[in-house]
Amino acid sequence: MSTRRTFLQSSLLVAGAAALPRGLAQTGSNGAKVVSTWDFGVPANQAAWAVLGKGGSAIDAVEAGARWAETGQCNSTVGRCGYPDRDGHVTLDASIMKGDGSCGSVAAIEGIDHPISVARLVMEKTPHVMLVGAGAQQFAVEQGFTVRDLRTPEAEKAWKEWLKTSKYAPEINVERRGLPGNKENHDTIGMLAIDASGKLAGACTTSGMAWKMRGRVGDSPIIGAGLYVDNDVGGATASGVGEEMIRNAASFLVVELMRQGRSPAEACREAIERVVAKRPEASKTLQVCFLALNKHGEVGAFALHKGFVYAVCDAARQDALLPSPSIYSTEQT
Ligand code: SD4
Repeated sequence: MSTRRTFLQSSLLVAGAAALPRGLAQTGSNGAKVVSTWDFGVPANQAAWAVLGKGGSAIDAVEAGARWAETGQCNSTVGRCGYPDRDGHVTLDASIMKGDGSCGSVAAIEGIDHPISVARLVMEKTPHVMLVGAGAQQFAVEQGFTVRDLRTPEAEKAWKEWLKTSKYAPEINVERRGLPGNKENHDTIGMLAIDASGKLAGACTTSGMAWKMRGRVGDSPIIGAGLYVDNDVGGATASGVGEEMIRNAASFLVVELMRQGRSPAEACREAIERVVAKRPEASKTLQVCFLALNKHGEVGAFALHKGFVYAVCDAARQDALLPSPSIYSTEQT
């Protein structure tokens, strides 16, 4: 089982880097590149690179990378090991988008290992963009997915522990000291890729905020909030407390700022400043992180609080992990 700590140790963390310089951003021999949120983005990128590096499409790559995050590892905020809502149900959110505007998503889906693949099928096989809850699960079953209980013994234990206080207070990228497994509570994967033909795609998959209300949907499955991609500009994705991303149509905002000429790092920073301006007090106590990739292969990130890291993978290097700059330097650990 992989943990955040393991990835931090096994990957080179480039101190103080805000964005890859243009030269490094373009070293991939075929121009292909994939970037992901958090340290487990390193192996997720490698799963995507298995597709991209062979000349595969960005959309196939991000699906492969997100699928790895959903079942190839175990953390409390993605896929099969996700922590449940306050009533004990593990509910998953996922979205996928191509740079031509095609997109699909599922929200609050239960019992399905790979919500990202269901999201892709929503995009490819239905006239809709988003399916939720029981309808999303029904569609998945019709497409051949198996329903199973996703709640792990560890998640069950953590939930029972949480029930003792039943206090909903999301922490800032924080090791969950005192809870079994000592896990982070922000490990949503947002992934963006550009392929050798210059086409972009993105994917985002999560179990959402632990102990959320039943029926709560975060930003990750909402196109424009947790994910947005446009071949003419670039893509953006988000992690952290999704209500802030939804309030600010944040991933769309980042892409629109890049369209106006901002670099990915500048666009992410400006979007974070918008989050702070809207809710200055709340922003001191919650985490919001943006990651962006433009059509030239330049990468940037910005977070509200220290602690956000992102992974970058191209032909030159498949294991880069970089710390994001942040507005606040405090880290609640
Ligand atoms: C959500 N944005 O459901 C997700 C949670 C997250 O790292 O990113 N956690 O609000």
